[in-house]
Amino acid sequence: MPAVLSADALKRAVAEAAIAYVQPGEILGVGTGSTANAFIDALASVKGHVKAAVASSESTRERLQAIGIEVVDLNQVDRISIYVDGADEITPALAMIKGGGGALTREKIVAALADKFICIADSSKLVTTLGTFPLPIEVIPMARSMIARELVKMGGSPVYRTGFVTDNGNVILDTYGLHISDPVELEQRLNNLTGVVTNGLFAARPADVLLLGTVDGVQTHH
Ligand code: ABF
Repeated sequence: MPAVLSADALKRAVAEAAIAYVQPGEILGVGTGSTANAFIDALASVKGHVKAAVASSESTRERLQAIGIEVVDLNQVDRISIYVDGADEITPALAMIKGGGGALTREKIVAALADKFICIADSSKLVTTLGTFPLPIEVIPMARSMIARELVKMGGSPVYRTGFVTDNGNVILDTYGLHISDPVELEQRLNNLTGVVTNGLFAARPADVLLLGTVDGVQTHH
């Protein structure tokens, strides 16, 4: 009978598996969330090989600096070897919903500059179709109600994430009920709404590798 592993143990397992993708002397991107935090913990053992890192949030910046890794501004680099981050949901085609932690804009920017996106996740994150997890959409504050009305027309039920301001000074609409049969198309359609800064669909640029923590070990999906 397979051992019962806690979600934390699965996160640690995928975080440690991601260390194999760290290339010595390269700049890497590091995401946000509890799984990304497990990766930062694992990075401590190889920090001498890491040239520098780009962080997708202020909290990740602080954690990286606390273990002695230099954090550089994205404007100082023209390429990142790998970007390691978690997800809220991911499909077998490696399209994701991200942004539950509110860092989606910076995550998408750092991911765009990375040669390879390594998603680390426990098995609860793997889904056939995206959308059970509400889709986070970061919007310019003055456009919040206007965009919420547009989302309702699209069949969604947006919920204003009260008491939360993103690292970029914007607000988030967590949108339930969207039917995400074509994530690439929906990602583009949402990007076209004036006032939307970023939506949490990472489908046009999906992950390149998924390291999935299961009770039977870490599975690698390409
Ligand atoms: C980041 O952290 C986000 O895009 C996502 O919302 C969240 C996942 O957090 P956790 O690893 O704690 O489940 O990856």
